[in-house]
Amino acid sequence: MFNFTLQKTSGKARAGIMKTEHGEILTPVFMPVGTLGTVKAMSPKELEEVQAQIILGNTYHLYIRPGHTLIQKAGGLHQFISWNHPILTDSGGFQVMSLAALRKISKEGVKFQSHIDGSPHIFTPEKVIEIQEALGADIIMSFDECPPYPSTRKYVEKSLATTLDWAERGKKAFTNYKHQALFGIVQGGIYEDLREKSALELMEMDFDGYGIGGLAVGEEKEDLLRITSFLNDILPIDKPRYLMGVGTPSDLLNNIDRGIDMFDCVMPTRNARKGSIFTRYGKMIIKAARYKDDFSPIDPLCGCYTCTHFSRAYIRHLITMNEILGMRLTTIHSLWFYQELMQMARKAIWENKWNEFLAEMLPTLDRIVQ
Ligand code: PRF
Ligand code: ZN
Repeated sequence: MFNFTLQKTSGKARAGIMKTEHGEILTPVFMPVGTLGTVKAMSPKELEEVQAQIILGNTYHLYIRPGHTLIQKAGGLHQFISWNHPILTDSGGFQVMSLAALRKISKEGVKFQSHIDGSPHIFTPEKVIEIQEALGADIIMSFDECPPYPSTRKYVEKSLATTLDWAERGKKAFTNYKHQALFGIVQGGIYEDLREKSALELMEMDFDGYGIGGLAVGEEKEDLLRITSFLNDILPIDKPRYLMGVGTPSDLLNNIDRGIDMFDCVMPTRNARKGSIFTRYGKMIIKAARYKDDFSPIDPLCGCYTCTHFSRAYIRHLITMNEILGMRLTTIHSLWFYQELMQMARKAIWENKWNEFLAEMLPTLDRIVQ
């Protein structure tokens, strides 16, 4: 069922189309994060309105609560959350390490205690595939270990051996390939030779796509870009590449420029709820005093529901008062902006104007709007 077609390139940037059982996805794509089966503050209808093509769920969280068997009983994750478009679930490899208590990694898997009630659990690569098959997302991820940063080369080497073994075991355990796609996850820290080994061994196993994990975990931005540049020349051109947990608008463009097709990040949603809003002019801190009587929209050129109906002054008031509507309106704008940025990127690639587009967009994105 799943397939990816690379349609156009411009420089190293790629535009393609991914086909899943719940519809097509144009790449490059940004996936809003819906950890617990909800993109915080957004209804599925609003997600459609901001033109989200695919959302992300987290195996670890959904397994802990409400449980994958309950979601399966409900008819699967799409049905349970009433989102009839593509979903990707992350494997929990990252979340179990950052959230769970008393986790213990062995070759077999990860033993941990729930961050909610302390109950003991074990994630093995096979178990994580079983959970993701029960959830029923269109794209599922291999179980991996994301080494903390910094880690010694020796640690990363050992961790990578485990991750590669887990990828192979997960691939063997995967039975629902008629309905779901399975991606491998490249690890190897900031070491090019380990990244190469990781990519080549995963490619040997022939996954439907390749996640790039273990980046944006505290390393320098140059290291991240060096690794994505490096992998661009190794990963197969006819499979999607997904840079996990990245990033700001400029991070997205800089990595599209290095051949990345897919992204996810909590930044547009989490930051929006705190009043930090992404725009084409840079980041707008809506609580700033100067917006107190500013009756213009967040972005006069933006077509989102927020910008076509509400002023900065009103949104500032709502966010300052901790009102739910404030968080909903800022989230709507920031997700719209991320989706529009990806749409502009795809258009620039289709028209073979990627370098001009990049040069035009990059100078403002990292500013703070004054
Ligand atoms: N592995 C998995 N999910 C992830 C990561 C990873 O390394 C990251 C790292 N940026 C984000 N999400 N499975
Ligand atoms: Zn807007």
